[in-house]
Amino acid sequence: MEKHWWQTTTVYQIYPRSFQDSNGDGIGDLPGIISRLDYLQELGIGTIWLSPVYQSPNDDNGYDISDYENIMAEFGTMADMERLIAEAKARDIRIVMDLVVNHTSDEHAWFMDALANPNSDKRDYYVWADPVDGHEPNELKSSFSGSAWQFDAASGQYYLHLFSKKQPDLNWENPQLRQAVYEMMNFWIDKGIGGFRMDVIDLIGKQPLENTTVNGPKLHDYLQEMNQATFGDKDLLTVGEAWSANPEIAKLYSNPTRHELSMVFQFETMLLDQDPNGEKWDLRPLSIPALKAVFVKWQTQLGDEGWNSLFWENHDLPRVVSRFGDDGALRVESAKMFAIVLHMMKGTPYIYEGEEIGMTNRPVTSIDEVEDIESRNMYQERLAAGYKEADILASINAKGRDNARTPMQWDDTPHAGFTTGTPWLGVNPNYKTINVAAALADKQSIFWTYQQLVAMRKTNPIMVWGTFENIDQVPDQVFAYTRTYAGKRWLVVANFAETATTVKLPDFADSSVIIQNYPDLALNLSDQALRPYEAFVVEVAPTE
Ligand code: TEU
Ligand code: CA
Repeated sequence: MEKHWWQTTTVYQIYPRSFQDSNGDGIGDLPGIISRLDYLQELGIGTIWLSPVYQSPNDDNGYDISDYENIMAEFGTMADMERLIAEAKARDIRIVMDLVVNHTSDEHAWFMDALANPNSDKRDYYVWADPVDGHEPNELKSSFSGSAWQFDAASGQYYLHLFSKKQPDLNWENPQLRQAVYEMMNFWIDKGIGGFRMDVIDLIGKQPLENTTVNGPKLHDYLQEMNQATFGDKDLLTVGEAWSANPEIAKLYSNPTRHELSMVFQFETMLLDQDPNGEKWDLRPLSIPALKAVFVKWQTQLGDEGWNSLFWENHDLPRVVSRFGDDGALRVESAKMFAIVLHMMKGTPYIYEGEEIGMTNRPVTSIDEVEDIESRNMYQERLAAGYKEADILASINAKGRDNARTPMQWDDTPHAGFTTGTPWLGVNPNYKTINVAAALADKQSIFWTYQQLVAMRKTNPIMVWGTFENIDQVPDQVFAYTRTYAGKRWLVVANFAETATTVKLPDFADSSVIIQNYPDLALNLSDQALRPYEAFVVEVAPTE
């Protein structure tokens, strides 16, 4: 397989609204991010994925863009953006932009024009349909509750919005629209960015009147056309958000011979704690064997026909220590275990802001504390459907996106050092103990485990290229696998449960410890005791 920088880099995702405020308005911004680049250089990451910073009325916090070539006023100016790219470059950090082209804001000039003059060439940049028997064209639902069709009285037609009403979907069947998108992408490429994270990219081939949203027939034709017209020959990192991807589909996107993307974000692990016949709000306990099975599948089925992305968290997902681990007494141990297991697998690892210090979910007691449109719309929809408010709030506390969006916790000063003003979203009250300053001062903190993993990836090709092999003969709560490369073999062992257990690995002679999450590890692989959430990596003799 051809080697690229984006296979060895570690990516750090920033949610600008919540990272660092620099002017006291309670909202994170670009100068705030620049002021924290030294911290990210200390962590060692080589790439920043920047969630959207473009002009937006913020109906969905920037994922509703009204001008792709302008910076959101709250976040700063284009000069600030260019300074961020330059300052990051000076620290060997590339900036990956968020590309949101499945839809625009309804305040984008294209849509405003499409609404005002139905004969405009911008009308066909969007998806319109006539009423059927005076109603929506079909039953397609929005991810943010309700129908995916909104009636436009002026023209007597419906327009499609798979997300909020203020996020009308673009019509990728229109070649003029596609060219406009490619020109915009080249505008940013010319500014020296490192690539694109592509929002809900599996939707751009949609055929809504055939009730097809994901994996439409022309999806990959469009991506190959996009590749040729923009980043194809520029060695950039491109990662597509594809909730519908399985390993075979992931190969269509990331097989180098197909000239589409570098990799996709797949979410099969993120669907394991929800009722398979329900929505993410319909909770079910995580099965560790099921989680292991998904990892083993992705680690073994892509081969040389694709490349994995590795992540536990992002701006749409709850915090991993609260979700799958223990955000109380064993927060440090479980957070370190998640980091070790993930960064030792094959693929490009992503760290979401705050994950590196073990930030937790922030439960609410009232819908008034909730900012996110997805949670607020679901609350209204389920209340109207007769659900008990307590159950709805329990779902939001478990799965709501605000859990990931509470301000970054820098220190124990007011508002955790995020702002000198009033934060747009409440800071998690545990910031007094969970914050960057405390983590940097404590050599045993979660931060230094991430720093060590990121550093090791730069000097140990086995972490990047090593073959993955699962070890079956272990208790359900234990995940154990090896990575093998150039005569070297590393064994990774992790206990995913809050209970102690024992694992017998007689085939492995004890060897040198690479990393561990308990300070005092007593190695005895033939009959290894594992404390709650215990994890370690050891170098073992290569197979005969
Ligand atoms: O997310 C796609 C998506 O389906 C999630 O929004 C959804 O919340 C899912 O239930 C995750 O739990 C992308 C962006 O990441 C998200 O922030 C945007 O809201 C969405 O697209 C629309 O742009
Ligand atoms: Ca600000």
